[in-house]
Amino acid sequence: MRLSRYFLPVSKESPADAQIISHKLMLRAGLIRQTAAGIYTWLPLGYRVLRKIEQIVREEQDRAGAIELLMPTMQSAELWRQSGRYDAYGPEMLRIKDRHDREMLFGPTAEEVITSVFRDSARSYRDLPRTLYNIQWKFRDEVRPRFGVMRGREFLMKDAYSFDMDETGARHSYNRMFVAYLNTFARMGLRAIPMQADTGPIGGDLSHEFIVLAPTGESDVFYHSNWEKPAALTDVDFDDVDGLRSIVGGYTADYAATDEKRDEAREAEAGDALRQSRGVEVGHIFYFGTKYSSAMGMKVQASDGSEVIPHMGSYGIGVSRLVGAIIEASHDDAGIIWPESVAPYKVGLINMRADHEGCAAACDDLYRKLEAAGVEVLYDDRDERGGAKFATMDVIGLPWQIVVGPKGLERDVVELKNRATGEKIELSASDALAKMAQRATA
Ligand code: 5CA
Repeated sequence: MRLSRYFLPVSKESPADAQIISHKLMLRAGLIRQTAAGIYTWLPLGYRVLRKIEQIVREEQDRAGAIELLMPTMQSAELWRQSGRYDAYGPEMLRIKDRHDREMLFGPTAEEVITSVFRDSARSYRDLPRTLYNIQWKFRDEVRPRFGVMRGREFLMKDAYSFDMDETGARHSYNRMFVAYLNTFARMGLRAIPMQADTGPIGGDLSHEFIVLAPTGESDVFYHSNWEKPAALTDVDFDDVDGLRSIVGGYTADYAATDEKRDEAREAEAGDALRQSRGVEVGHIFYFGTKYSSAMGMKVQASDGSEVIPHMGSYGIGVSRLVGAIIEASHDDAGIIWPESVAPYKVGLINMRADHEGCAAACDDLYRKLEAAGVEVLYDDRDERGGAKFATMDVIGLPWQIVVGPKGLERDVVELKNRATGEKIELSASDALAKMAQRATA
């Protein structure tokens, strides 16, 4: 993409209404614009990041055996009356009437929809277990939407729902998602600690929140200092019940709990190793037994002919919130530093002198070759000062920058800068191309 033809409204000033760094940087780097309280337009650069994150989430859900579908944003009040949550949910639910005066709502979550869909077609044990998920916009009329996409009113969520014949099966489904979450967040370069958590309006008694530590986070959390960044587990057999149980056991052995689930005995045991921090909840998983399936009249036939009420769990990831969480975890004074896995473009190509024929020709040539090699490149071909171009590239945080100037060209070199380390090397344009092409396919 040529910057001269793109839509990238960056600004130098720090917006006055943004309190935390990720919100400031998302506005400055031209990723989002607010259109109403807690409701955002995703500008082209921000939308690319959102889609990258969504894709990682999708791949890890698929790997864990979950099946993607798409449920509507608008739901009928009737469904929520079946589960008994319509009146209980409170003012966070956006209630709407259609032209026939029928009560509708913008879905804050989708337990009712998925339970009714699955209930109406699952007949026997052969149809189970299944885990179904979608990545869809949700609406919660938060009292205090704030911190940009961190606590929005409209936000993108991955929500998955599992159906099993019994509790043992349901716990395995829970463990599958637990491990999928470890992998998902690790691929985004995040340390997300699974912590024992409260279940709130979703219900149930087994629940973990996945928390990214950040001083600006909204949750108070307590954990053992042993906690390190989980590595992505590349070779997991998601059907291995004992194997998954022991992975989850390993990751829950050290104490980690949110404010509502503090355990005095375990905190005393941790002693000096106990840490307190704030954190951002990027995912939340629940096992709630037959809460929805029994309320909504779901039954399937077991292999012995008896009728069984399926056990369920639900599993959320804040896809749009993750954009903010990643920036909280990865930035410096100059701007965002995207992990390569979610970066909107891999490399920024900077022409230092757009009015210089040799520079323009060398840049155009390198740009074409990068694109042909499948490297996502944002090419700053504008007629601007070099300093302004550097500042733009730094704030938008692409992992690599290639700088082409007249002096370097005389010696047949360009400069390659690593945004995260600041390290700069000189090399030929073709070596820079080869290096980027190699990273694009890695
Ligand atoms: N039905 C369950 C699991 S699918 C559920 O709704 N869980 S939840 O309430 O915990 O939401 C799932 C995730 O959505 C949260 O972990 C959080 O990352 C994200 N989320 C929740 N509320 C907001 C919000 N107002 N703005 C941005 N993200 C949010």
